[in-house]
Amino acid sequence: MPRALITGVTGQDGSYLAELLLGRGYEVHGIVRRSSSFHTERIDHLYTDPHLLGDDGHGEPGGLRLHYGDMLDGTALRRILDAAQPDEVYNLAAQSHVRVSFDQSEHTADVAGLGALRLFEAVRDHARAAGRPVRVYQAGSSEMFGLAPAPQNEASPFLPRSPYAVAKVAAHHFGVTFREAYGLFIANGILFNHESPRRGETFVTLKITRAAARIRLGLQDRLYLGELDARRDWGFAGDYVVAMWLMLQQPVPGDFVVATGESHSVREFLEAAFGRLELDWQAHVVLDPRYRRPVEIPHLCGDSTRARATLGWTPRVRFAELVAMMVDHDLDLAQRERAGGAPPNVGPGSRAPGPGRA
Ligand code: G4F
Repeated sequence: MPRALITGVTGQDGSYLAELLLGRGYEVHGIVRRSSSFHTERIDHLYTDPHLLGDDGHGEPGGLRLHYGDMLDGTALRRILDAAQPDEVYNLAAQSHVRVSFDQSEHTADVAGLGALRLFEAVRDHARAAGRPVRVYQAGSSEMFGLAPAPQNEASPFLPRSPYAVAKVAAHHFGVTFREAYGLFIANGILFNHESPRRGETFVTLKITRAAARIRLGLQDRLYLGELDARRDWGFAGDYVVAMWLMLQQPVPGDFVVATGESHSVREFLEAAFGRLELDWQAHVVLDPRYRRPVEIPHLCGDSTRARATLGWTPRVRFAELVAMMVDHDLDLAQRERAGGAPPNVGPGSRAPGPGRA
């Protein structure tokens, strides 16, 4: 039975990837940061209580197993590698909010940049001690391209414009360096924006779909946003984790752009989401400079020719279907909220401007 270790397993991508790997017969190990409140709602449906696994808490191989750890703690990463003995490691953990990275630049660089280095060093030592290869997926980002003209592919220059993007560029180069210096199998995915109903609530797509649904049902009236003219290449996260897995099944490691090749502005996303609910977004959206970044990336649109040709990967969900999936999900949530069920955690931006600046 193959074993995989996922950093960032509680996030959107981690949950879809864990589902994919469990479905393919993997034993999946995930790293969870210690917190006084639970934040495992995206993977709760996949997790088996260790008390049900047998006397030693391990029982039969398989299933999803969680370990406390942190990308800031190299010692813990090494212990987790020893415990999990993974064949494949997927590094998805990061402080991934671009706007927040301007407020928490050192923390973002530590987690997303140095964190990757800590993991690569730990894998290097673990693979040598265990005497077997370990394949690593490093989650890069289209943010690394920054001001490089669209469409961006693997040959485009990295011109990052945020502390987050700079950290991701460093992690990318650490990966390439460790690949060349030590012969480690490290594949760099350069993923363009990928969304789903499981998206974090402070990213613009879910912020819009959640607000549109609540406005439709009279639960709120305004939505505060920043830059509306920025264009992004939005795909479906469930499709993108397939590309991650395929990268680790190749005979040699490489770097791959993963994208739909179609870009839309935030304004177009608003039109599509509010339009699905027969709402006029202009009657509800208020521009708020708090949600702008100090510098913006005007246009990201990916050319994923290499991934399509080498991995045989193709995105299945296109823009209109993605928007519909997210709006319909959030309408269902809002209906339950109005009926008196547990309200969704409405994020900053659905309320009047407060300290939240995401
Ligand atoms: O949804 P966003 O915050 O995503 P962004 O910055 O493109 O980054 C996401 O995708 C990257 C892949 O390319 C990942 F690496 C990264 O971790 C993250 O997942 O913002 C999208 C656009 C931006 O141009 C932003 O300025 O929407 C604009 N925007 C306008 N108003 C807003 C808002 N973004 C957010 N988060 N909140 C707003 O109120």
